[in-house]
Amino acid sequence: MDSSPALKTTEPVPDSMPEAPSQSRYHMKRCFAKYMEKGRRIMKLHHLMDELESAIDAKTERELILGSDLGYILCYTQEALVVPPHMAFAVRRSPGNWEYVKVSSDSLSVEGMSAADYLKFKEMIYDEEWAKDENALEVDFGALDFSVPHLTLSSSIGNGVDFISKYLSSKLSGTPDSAQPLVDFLASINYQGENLMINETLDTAPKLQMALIVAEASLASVPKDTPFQDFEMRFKEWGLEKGWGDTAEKVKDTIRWLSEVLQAPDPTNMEKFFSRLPMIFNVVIFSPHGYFGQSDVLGLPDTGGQVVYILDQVRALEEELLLRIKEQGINAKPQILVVTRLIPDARGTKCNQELEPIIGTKHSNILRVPFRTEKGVLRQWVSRFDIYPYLERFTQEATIKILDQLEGKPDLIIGNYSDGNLVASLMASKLGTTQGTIAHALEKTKYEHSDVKWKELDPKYHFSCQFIADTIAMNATDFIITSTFQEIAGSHDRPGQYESHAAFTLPGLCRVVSGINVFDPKFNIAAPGADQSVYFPYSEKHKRLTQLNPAIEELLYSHVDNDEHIGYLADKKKPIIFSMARLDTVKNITGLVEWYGKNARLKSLVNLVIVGGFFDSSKSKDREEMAEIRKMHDLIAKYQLKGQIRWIAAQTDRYRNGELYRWIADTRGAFVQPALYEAFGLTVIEAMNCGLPTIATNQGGPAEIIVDGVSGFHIDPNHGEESSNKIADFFEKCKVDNQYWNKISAGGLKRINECYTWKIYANKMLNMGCIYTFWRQLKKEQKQAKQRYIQMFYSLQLRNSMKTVPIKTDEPEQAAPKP
Ligand code: UDP
Ligand code: LCN
Repeated sequence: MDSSPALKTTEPVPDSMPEAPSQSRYHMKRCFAKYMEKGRRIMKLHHLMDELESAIDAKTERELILGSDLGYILCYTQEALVVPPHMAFAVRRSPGNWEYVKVSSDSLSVEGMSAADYLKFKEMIYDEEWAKDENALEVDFGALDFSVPHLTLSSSIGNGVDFISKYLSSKLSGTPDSAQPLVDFLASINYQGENLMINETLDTAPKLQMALIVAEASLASVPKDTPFQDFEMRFKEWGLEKGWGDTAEKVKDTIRWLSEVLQAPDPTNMEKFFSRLPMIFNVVIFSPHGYFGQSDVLGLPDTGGQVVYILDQVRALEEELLLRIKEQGINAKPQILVVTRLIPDARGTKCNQELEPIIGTKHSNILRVPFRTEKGVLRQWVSRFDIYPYLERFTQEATIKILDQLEGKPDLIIGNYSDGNLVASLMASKLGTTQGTIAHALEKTKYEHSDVKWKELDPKYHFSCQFIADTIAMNATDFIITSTFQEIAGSHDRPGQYESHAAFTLPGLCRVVSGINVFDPKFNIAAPGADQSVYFPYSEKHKRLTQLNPAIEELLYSHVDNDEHIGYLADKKKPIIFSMARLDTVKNITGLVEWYGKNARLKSLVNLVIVGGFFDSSKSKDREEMAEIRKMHDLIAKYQLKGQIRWIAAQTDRYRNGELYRWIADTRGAFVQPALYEAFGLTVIEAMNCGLPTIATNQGGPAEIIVDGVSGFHIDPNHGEESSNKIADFFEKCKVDNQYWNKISAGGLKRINECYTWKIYANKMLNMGCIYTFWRQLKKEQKQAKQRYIQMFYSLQLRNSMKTVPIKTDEPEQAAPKP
């Protein structure tokens, strides 16, 4: 049954329904009666379709219904609410576009509803009293966005910088006065109090234009390599300061781009000009939770890709900053500070050290600030879900240390994950600094109905804090960086992580009728890369770390069980399928082991190697990890996998991991990422960078990273048999066609080099920093109004929720389990 026919109309759903009741009325009524049967509840599309099928036997009749206008509603429904005698439907025709309708099961009449009414309807299922409370707290961030322009095309979501450049072009054109905000903005640019670009004499667009004409003419016959210092004095007399470029050639480019913008603004010159502006020198990056360190931390609870991402990001950003500052002709030292939590009980890591230089950088450091309670410094690790009560004090103390370390304010503050984004919002609002946020993974979509069920989940997850903190940060920030489109607005049939915050409700706490709009131009996609000095292709033989060969040979093929590995591979000639992840349920490593165990064809073709967790569940502090460890042991026993599986404990040495991916490639194997949901998936791009064919989940980021059948393959984690057969098909095809493996390997590498490198990322991020600093200046009044609203929401709501999270008391330190 095709469940997604094209809509007949582009009108809003309720307006297009007048004739609906007349079509297939009898069958439709039967179908609605079936939906009503079990009383109040939430239904998903597949439930609607299953029950439609059981209510109406004949296929032709079902098709008739689905072809009717009411049928269209069913087909585009993300969620339906049954509150007899009505049903409410949340209809999503395309990414980001939602409509809500209410249908009477008796008369089949269709009525449009607001998001607020839809949420009230939903609350009726969980908390009727709250739903009926006329004065229940409603939060409406959209009400403050009236003067912000929004994108309209789903396909443009995530291209905020492009949109803003275009918008600015139209706003700055017209009369000379239209460009005045740009002139004022340029006049405010300085480094440590010293004017850059222009000084106060060029205070209008015509004066600036004239100075540019004179300056450009003066450079006409100057050799292109002439240093700026040679004509600096003349420039100063015309009102032009340092920052235009280090050589005559660079200066001429910058002048030309601005002259074009002042003459007739266009987005291309606007973007080029902004990318040249000397505005960012000091950057603060918050990542409070987890163990944030440079070695021996991966595999510890809550400590995964985010740490890898940030360290690589810092190296790429510093490199790009140094290059830009040099090309701007300025003598400045950029500083990047990663600010995290200092953990006295550091389990052998450096997380108890206050300041640690970041390896591979010249001026970047990790600054660690402890969590403090009334009893003093908290010594132990705290789960990311329980972290909220410490954050406000942490922000205050971190701010003092940061200002001290940087000897001034940062130019850009970046948050990571819910805790870091909240801290970044608090500090950016206090200092008036431009802010960016990165979620890595928003928790809300990972747990079904986690908003309405918050009371049930709160003791374990404290979503009453997390979802509010996320919504506050999304609204407070100037720009949001995501790794993929799907993170913002999902796909054709699945809403995005941010999109799920558009309207949601926490019955008893607040009803967020407008949380975030995915058409907001603050969203930008900038995908991370993998460090290419660590993850390089298996075929680059001269670069291979051959000194690691004995260690890797032992790791993969020895026949002993010890603390680092268990199981063995009896047939060394078989290719290996490899997976590496933290042993979280969502990573579904046990799912992969089970698929492998059940699929005789796959077992006959390949061996299985898993890296993750450790073997003694009693040593884990993480509930999910303990369960996964036990499950791994059970599956290995159940499917008698000894001889075909090697389970290696979590690995912390990325150089050795890089070589491990390449060793797997040498066996003509593949990397398999079977997650039930993966926000982005750094292991996927690490494997692809090594030229290892990659077969990864179609749920989340990997669906976008890999083009199925070209640069790897997608598998559906919800259909294990189909997935394991797809993996087996790949290896069978490789046996028949000895070029097939090479083709997929090369396809993966091509995709990486075109779209997933840190160089591309760093460039995009610094451009965002510049353009959104101007944007926030332009929208100052509106920004301030929103800030006041956010502050009120924070003080009255989030602070109360934070008080419900128990404060930890230090336990005596235990022997650290081996990561
Ligand atoms: N990783 C590791 N050792 C392990 C498991 C993972 O070094 O035992 C690294 C892996 O190479 C990758 C990161 O941790 O760089 C995991 O990032 P990913 O985005 O795949 O998942 P996350 O853990 O962030 O959910
Ligand atoms: C968190 C995740 O869950 C992963 O999917 C990402 O790759 C990682 O952060 C880095 O952004």
